[in-house]
Amino acid sequence: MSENRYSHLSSNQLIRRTTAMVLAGGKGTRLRDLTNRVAKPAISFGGKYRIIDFTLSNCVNSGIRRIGILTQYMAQDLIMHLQHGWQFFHSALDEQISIIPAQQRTGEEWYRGTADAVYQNLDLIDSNRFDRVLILGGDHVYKMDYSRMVNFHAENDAEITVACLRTPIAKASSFGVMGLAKDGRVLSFDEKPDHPKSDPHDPQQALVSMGIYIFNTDVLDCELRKALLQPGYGHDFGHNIIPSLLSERRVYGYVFGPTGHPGKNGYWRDVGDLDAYYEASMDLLAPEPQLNMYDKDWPIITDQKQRPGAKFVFDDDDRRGYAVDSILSAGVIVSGAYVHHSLLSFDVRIEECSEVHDSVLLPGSKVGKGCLVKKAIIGEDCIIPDGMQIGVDKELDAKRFTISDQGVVLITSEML
Ligand code: ADQ
Ligand code: ADP
Repeated sequence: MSENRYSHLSSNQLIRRTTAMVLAGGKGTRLRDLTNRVAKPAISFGGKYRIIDFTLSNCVNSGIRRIGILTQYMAQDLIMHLQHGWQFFHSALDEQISIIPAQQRTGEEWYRGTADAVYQNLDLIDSNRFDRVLILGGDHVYKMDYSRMVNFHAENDAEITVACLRTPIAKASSFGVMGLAKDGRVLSFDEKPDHPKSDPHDPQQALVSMGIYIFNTDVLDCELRKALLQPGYGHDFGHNIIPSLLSERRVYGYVFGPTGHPGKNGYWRDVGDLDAYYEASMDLLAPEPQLNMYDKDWPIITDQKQRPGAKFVFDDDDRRGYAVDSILSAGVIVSGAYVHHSLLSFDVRIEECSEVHDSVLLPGSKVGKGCLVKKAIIGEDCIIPDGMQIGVDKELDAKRFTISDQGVVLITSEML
């Protein structure tokens, strides 16, 4: 490690002088009908969590104690979740989680993009207390120790650090694609390019931005004011701010990977469309999932519902009343039905003589009697009527429900 102005600070001091801002206001249109009523970060995930719980748990587990959550689109459900599940910080310890809705603090405009959301709240960042700001998306599923990224940022005396990881080149055009020099400096950044550049070490892979940035507070303040006060300037970190600063500022790329395995990816998923959401849900059902939710050293925190344990009622005639290779949350009842390789959120009911395979059932949904459900996402509080078959006749499903590119059937209560 080279000597610099941060060398005398411990890892703990570095993280304590870091504040986080979580971007939680985007529309998330690629999740189709799932985001009709709730913002993407508030969508239920993994049976008992909401997507934003992963980012917030990472903050808490990494030692960050001052977090601002920037909300805008369809925020009510998200705000309720944050109020119920995330108000355990202690003001006596100077800890704080604040919900910061768009509120026209700098003029007539609502948040016009990610950079604008931060810009409109620059005056809330206490620059005497916080040397740097960690900017996070609210819609990713992963475990990441941000203190390691903060250490990397300080060791390199970076002004801006962007977290990145390798991804198959075929998927790279949905992300910011980066090129790094040997010393970690970011040489290029193309937001969602049609023809992504491959990683020099592997032509099948590209290095993509995770949408996670650390800025020194003074640099953030100066650059956002400069950029956003310019008429006609864009309002996004990925499209506008990051690419424009590569030659002017010390911008580094931090590659996210498991400890002791440089070059190997950590688990991180942008669950931005139905297929990615479905795949990440199915990933949890693996016998040894890459994302370990049972890790007591890195708990994923949420608003716990007070519900009884999952219950199975066995039907002697039908020999059914069980679930295999599945996750079932509190309050679930499987009554004389068979559940296979599926994820049942809290309060889900499956009635007699029904079968559920390879599906994700969101909170409060119910499958009536004698149904067959395959490869489906059943929305919150959605009630599947007795005898309905889903995921069997593709043409019929396409007429009444939403079908993803990979053939996952999405059903919400409005469609029935
Ligand atoms: P995207 O995820 O496509 O790409 P964007 O849609 O701007 O970027 O959303 C980023 C985050 O900001 C999301 O959590 C979203 O909810 C939030 N957000 C969007 N608009 C907002 C607004 N007006 N107010 C508040 N919050 C808002 C970004 C980067 C890519 C990178 C991917 C990784 O631009 O370079 O590869 O993230 O997923
Ligand atoms: P595991 O893979 O068993 O979760 P690790 O020791 O690899 O354990 O990582 C510990 C925690 O830090 C995990 O939650 C992991 O997701 C996260 N993590 C792994 N690699 C990095 C990294 N390069 N930077 C930050 N956090 C990381």
